[in-house]
Amino acid sequence: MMAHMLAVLLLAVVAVHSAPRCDINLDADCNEVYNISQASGVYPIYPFLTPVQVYCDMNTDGGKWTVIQRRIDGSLNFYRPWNQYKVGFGNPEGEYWLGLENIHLLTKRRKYELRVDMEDFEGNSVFAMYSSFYLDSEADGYKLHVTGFTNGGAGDSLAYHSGSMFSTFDKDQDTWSDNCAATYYGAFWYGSCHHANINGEYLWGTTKHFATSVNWNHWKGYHYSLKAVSMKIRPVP
Ligand SMILES: [Ca+2]
Repeated sequence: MMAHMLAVLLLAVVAVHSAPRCDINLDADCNEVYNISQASGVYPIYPFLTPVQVYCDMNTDGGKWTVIQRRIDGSLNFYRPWNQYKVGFGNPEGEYWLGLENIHLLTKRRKYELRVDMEDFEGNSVFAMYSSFYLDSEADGYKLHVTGFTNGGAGDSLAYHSGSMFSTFDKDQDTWSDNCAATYYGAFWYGSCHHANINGEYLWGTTKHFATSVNWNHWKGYHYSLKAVSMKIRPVP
């Protein structure tokens, strides 16, 4: 009996001492998931200690992309308050936002590139690439830093937003006297106000509404709501 208890105790001690080793196997992002699986799909990643489900794009331009924002069919409402943009919302199988805190935690640890893929309703696909992408902390408004543009046909609608803090309708951190998020039905790194509004209202192509929908101005202008758009990041060596 005594020997049995001792064995249980020893096992418990061994288990406790082994636990930290598991951390080595936790995938920080889809770049690390790729070492285990090369199939696009939903996987848990660890921006910090808590697992978060994300869509990994393992096909586009070599794969290994962690998708941080995704619109594909307008099924999800993106007009949401600050606390939801902070922690994330939606379903990684479909439309979702990874969350400003998760994006900040990922991009403060390693150097990332950003790719924005988009589609219109006429069957065209384009993208914009940026060689450097990171967000400051919440205390600094999750300020966007994006540089090193490469044109994949979309044009550069993010340069204008670099250096801006993130704003939602209930947290105005833009540089306009009015509220960009409330006026243009979105949530973004608004200045005064935007060249891109990809968290705006999903309106199925050409629309009379000015600048309120899923816009990427340098490609389709302020009167066109994109069919699909996704922001994805990948560490650079
Ligand atoms: Ca304002």
